[in-house]
Amino acid sequence: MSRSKPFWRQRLFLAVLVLLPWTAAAQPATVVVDSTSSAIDGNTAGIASLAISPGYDGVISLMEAIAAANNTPGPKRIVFSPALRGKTIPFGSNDIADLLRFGLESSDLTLDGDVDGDGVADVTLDASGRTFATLRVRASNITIQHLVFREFGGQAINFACGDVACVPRTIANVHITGNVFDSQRGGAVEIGVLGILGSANNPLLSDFTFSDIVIDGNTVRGPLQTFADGIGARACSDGVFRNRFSRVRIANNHLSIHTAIDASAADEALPPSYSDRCVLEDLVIDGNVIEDAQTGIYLDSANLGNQNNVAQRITITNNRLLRPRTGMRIGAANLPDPTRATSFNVMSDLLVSGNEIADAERAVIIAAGNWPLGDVAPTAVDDNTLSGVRFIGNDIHGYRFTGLQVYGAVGASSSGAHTSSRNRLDGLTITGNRFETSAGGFPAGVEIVGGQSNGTAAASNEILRVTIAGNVFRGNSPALSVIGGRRPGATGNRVSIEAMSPNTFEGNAQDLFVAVDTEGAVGNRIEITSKRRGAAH
Ligand SMILES: [Ca+2]
Ligand SMILES: [Ca+2]
Repeated sequence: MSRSKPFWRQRLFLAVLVLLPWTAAAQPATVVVDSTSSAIDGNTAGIASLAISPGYDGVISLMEAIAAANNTPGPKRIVFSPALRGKTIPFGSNDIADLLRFGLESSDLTLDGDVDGDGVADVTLDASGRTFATLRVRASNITIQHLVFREFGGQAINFACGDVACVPRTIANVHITGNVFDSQRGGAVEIGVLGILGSANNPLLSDFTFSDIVIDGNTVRGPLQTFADGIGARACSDGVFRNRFSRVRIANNHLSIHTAIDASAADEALPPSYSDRCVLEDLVIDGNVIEDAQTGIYLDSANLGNQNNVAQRITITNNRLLRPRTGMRIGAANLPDPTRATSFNVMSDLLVSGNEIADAERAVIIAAGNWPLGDVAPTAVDDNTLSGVRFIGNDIHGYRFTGLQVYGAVGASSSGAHTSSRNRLDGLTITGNRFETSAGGFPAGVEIVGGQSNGTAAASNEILRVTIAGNVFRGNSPALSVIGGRRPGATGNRVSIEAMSPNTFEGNAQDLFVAVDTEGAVGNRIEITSKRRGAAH
């Protein structure tokens, strides 16, 4: 078939005619902040009206821009005048009545602090001395980029509700990129339904869906000795339930803060209300650099009495963790609650690959049930499942105590009825890693413990279908330790290994330590079904 050129010209002309109004409508309304003032004296009914009526001061403050953007439907941008390059804008208030002003409530907004287009933040928001400053996001298609957030308390950006209506119920497509968060008063970004309305058993904060959240290329500097989260992603906390977070990407950030990355399906509780049936899925933690944290990456399905929560399809790849106290702490469930068992939580399909962890005390801890240091109260962490764990190609070196510790579960040291029982880790592949240290004492490269009692029972926990092959162990004592049960109260635990070679052992004081029952434990089991399975051909 052939058609004449005039016909095509006509079609093109018609297409342009049709596209022009659409293109014009898609151009974002842009408001330019040109003052470090916080005054609101202009007409904030919308971005267009603010441009016409900026108020008696003749300038547009950030607070005016936010208010106008919240009243402007459709695509919009808040940018800053080049005159504000290197300038600081005081942000926040000590009056709780102002809290709702610090929110992004209308979708399709870009907030951009790069005035010269070089991809580097130029404008600082400073919350020093102000109690209420957290920037809340309650909208979709939001980009916050190239801003410096200084001395924010709590979190600088928080995806929390700010009113009882708590709408919308779905938030999608959020990008937090290229910002600097620098505060000794708190953390950086919290994706989670919590905050000022994080109250017990609150259906208003439940049944949310968050998806397609990207936190990329930010710098976070915070307190190292007092608790603060750098980047948090928690589907539920404090008694809200049934929230679902999907496709969360935390990548290429540079963090130096107490707990750098903290992710959970359900975290924290407000007894007698708990967070149940929450989901965190398709979480990617990739290419981040974490320095000097107490905990580099903290990831669990649930803690503190929360039940039936799921974390699935989790990828932790290509991160560098330098000098953390604990590099990664990963588990299906931990931290017993005073009144309710932490049970029936699931974590599945976890890949930890290509990470470097240097000079930790404990580089990585993975547990199905409770993990050590989870001492809170005398109830139970029972019946949780961790499955499909692949720990591949990580470079772990310089640790003082342990490279990789894997637990079925650990009984807490508190007295009473607390148990850590019937937790199961099913499917664990440890291949192609380096575990190398020159620490004194007895640093273990890999330690696998079915159940460990620190005072209360750890019973009938299982670690099944384990492959340990193609790893290099140097300088350990021992390099590879497999323990059925440890200490009195650890009983009926089981470790089943399908393949345990070939591995390379060089210069370890002891290569292999295997103990079915150790330090007073009784009645545990270890099965090693095939030492050669999985060997290279
Ligand atoms: Ca003004
Ligand atoms: Ca810039």
